[in-house]
Amino acid sequence: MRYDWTVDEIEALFELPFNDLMWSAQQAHRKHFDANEVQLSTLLSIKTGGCPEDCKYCPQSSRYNTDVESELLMKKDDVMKAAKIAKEKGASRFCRGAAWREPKGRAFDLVCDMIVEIKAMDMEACATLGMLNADQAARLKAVGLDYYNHNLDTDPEYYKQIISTRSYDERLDTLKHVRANGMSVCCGGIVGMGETRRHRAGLVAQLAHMEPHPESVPVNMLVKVEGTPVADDEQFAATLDNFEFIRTIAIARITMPSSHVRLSAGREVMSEEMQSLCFLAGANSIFYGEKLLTTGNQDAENDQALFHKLGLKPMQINTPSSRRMVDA
Ligand code: SAM
Ligand code: DTB
Ligand code: SF4
Repeated sequence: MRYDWTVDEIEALFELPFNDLMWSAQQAHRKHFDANEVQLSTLLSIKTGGCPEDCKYCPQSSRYNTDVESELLMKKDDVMKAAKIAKEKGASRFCRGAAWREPKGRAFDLVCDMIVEIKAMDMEACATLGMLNADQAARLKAVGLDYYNHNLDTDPEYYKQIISTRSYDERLDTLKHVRANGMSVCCGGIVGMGETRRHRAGLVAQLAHMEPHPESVPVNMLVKVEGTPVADDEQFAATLDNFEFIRTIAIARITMPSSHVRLSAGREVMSEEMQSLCFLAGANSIFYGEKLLTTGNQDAENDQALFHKLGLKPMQINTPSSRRMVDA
């Protein structure tokens, strides 16, 4: 396994003829996974809106005028109902998101209580609650959290144009605490925010330098939400070509071959053919269910129909392919 990919090397992968890139990605995929299995994670926003951070893509920041209203933390019973529905529909992992800079006080206790109950349902538990310190990471591990999602979002250089209220290093610190406490890392980013190809290569390099690689790598296509700067300002306006998105997936697969690469936000508006090319490029995980956090996603029925057409199967938990393959 390599952890020393340079940005130049990754940029060179972006330059490959499309068919050659896809072939390399498929070889990497088949070496580590059953290429016809896709892991299904269902998201639930348990604390929506009113976030003090200034992430310029995010409809939940209180700094931007979007349709998202600030809500209180959801009640445990309602969260458990949603987890039960997700399991019945076939999701193997339930991920709760909170629009926080970091978890605090009683709200964090309540989130920990929820994790204990989700684990009792025999599902993998994931959470994305913002920055964590070492004690918080230890506590999440102790209550049984399997995965923690915290994204690097973009290249370290471009990052300054997107977020000012927390640094790249603070993100890396949170990821260190997650790893040090024995949880699996879910870490990826967003493409389509007006960044260059070099920046996309830089983001993949940052992810691929983590040793071990994140177990799960969400590749989000920006969802342009009216009122957010990346949707509204000319400076971020360039729309990403679909092939560039597929290339990014393929390159995540090649550089982090034993990770689950997730075709994440942006799927709602992708055609079946576009999604199929992402699966061919090595994506083997999706967000499953009609909503992401505040924006829409494909309906479960559409996904089931597409899986049927393509002969894809949902990945089950506690099988060799659902766990990280031993580093080769
Ligand atoms: N507040 C926590 C944090 O920022 O870590 C957790 C929730 S936050 C919404 C999780 C991730 O969602 C962000 O890091 C970002 O990658 C993704 N995200 C948010 N808004 C998005 C958008 N409009 N399009 C694509 N991805 C988005
Ligand atoms: C991730 O990488 N993408 C998800 C999850 N991790 C938490 C969130 C996508 C959010 C898209 C915008 C929204 O629905 O608010
Ligand atoms: Fe807040 Fe997370 Fe949105 Fe940033 S991405 S504004 S931290 S909810």
